[in-house]
Amino acid sequence: MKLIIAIVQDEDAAHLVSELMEEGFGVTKLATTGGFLRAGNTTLLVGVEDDRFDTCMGLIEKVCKSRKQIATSPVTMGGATGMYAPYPIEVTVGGATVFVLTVDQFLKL
Ligand code: 2BA
Repeated sequence: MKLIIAIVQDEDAAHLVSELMEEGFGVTKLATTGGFLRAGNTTLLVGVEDDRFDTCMGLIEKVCKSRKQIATSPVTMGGATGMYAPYPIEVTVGGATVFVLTVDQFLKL
């Protein structure tokens, strides 16, 4: 069994949860915040049997889109001032950031 930890964009989360539930996967949805953009995203925990792993990953890949976002990054103005001036940068977020862990035990007590 594997535990899939998928960090997805909020815009994709509801659709992905629906698709996973329709396919009979158990899902836990967490409201999370990305460290770089400091914006909300969604982390899904999905425990899957090995023979259904590819189906689950396929759904994540199908639903989660990459999008461009503008972030504000600090840049030093140099010299002895030590001052920072924010400037906008474009980053591509997603589709999904996925961690896959092998599950040692799965218990419902
Ligand atoms: P954030 O940390 O808010 O990052 C959003 C997007 O900003 C990233 O998209 C990436 O395109 C960009 N980015 C992140 N750190 C950067 C940096 N130091 N310099 C320049 N650009 C940077 P994704 O890579 O698709 O990541 C989406 C979200 O997935 C992240 O949101 C974070 O919540 C999570 N994530 C990504 N990599 C992770 C990791 N290694 N460990 C834990 N969480 C991760």
